[in-house]
Amino acid sequence: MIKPDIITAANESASAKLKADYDALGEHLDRRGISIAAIKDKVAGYGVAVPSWGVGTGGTRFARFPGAGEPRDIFDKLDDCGVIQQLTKATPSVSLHIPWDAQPAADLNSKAAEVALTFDAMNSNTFQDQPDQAHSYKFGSLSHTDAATRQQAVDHNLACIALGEDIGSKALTIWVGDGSNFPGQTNFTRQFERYLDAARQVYAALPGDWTLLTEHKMYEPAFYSTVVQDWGTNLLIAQQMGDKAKCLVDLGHHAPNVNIEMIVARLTQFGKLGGFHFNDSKYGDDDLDTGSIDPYRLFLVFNELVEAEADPDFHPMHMLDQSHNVTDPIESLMVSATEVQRAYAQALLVDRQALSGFQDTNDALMATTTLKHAFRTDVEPILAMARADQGGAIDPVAAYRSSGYRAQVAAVRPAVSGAGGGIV
Ligand SMILES: [Mn+2]
Repeated sequence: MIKPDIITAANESASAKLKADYDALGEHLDRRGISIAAIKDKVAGYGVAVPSWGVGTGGTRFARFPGAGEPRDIFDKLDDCGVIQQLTKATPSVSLHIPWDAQPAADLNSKAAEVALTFDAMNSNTFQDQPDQAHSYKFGSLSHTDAATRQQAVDHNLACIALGEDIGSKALTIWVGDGSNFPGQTNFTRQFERYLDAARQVYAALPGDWTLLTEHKMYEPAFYSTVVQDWGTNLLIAQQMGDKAKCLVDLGHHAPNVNIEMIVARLTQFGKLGGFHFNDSKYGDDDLDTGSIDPYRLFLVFNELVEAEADPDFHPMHMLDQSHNVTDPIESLMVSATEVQRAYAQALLVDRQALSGFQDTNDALMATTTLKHAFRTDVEPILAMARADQGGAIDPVAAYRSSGYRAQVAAVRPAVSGAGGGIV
């Protein structure tokens, strides 16, 4: 963790300027009938989970270029996640990936308490073979033609739930790579039936207060067909399973230019939006930093989420899911968490009454201008003040760089070339 006096020193030099910017924005928002304090409180109460695998350097199918001081295990990863939360106050929980992060629950709990974090959704892994595994997932997992392989995949998901119960998690996220590479290789219907049968066994073992999140993805690793390829299939799964089953939307798992914010609205309307994996994409499942390519789309997604906030039972789970190939993962995750908060704050500024009026009178120009007005507002002083109020850093990246944390951990964590972050 970073010494508190380093954060205090970094904030001291920036606090006068922040106060001036915050007061100016407060006056501006006041003229729009918006209380800056109310927006700041909502931002301060917002959290997005960090994926444990995100703090390791990612890679592509061509190569992985390790960074200095990469985490060796889940305990190092939790240290790094603790720093992200310490500086941003926007990432109070971590999402584990099993078996990568499998350790005794007592050890996970004590480390999480030490770095002031909790555990978000559990993620199962049936897209890779593990060294001691009886049956291969080369031709699929939950939808495999072989019953013993399907059972192995079911049992793994049950083990994820069991560990999750012991560490305070309340959700299991399932993403499978099952699909086919050639026309004719699989029977679409029978393969999906096998998937549903296996998923039902997992759903049956779900504790009463848990959510089952299924994640769709258009392609990769299968390149001709994928079993859970789109939100329609995902919705069918959630409907087939029951009330505790909901859909997870990963922003990178759609065809280019797909209207993701409308998918969000559709799933929300029928109570089946379960959660998000935030990232950004230019071409495919690029897993680029959230808000780095298309911040307006991120804002439009949050516009739908804020619209849905009126329902007190609406609590989708929010998580980052990125691969950091050329940056320090801690810096990328801090900036990305801030970008998610920024989109949330901007969406809170939308004049919903005016928007609704323009929609009802078919004033397309003023309706879209209403959204743009909120999006164009620079909410950085709100985000920074929310961090500072909670003891976080006004400028998280600057505070992190001045702390020397990466050099400190690099001194005790030997460089590794093979292991590390993956793309999920
Ligand atoms: Mn994902």
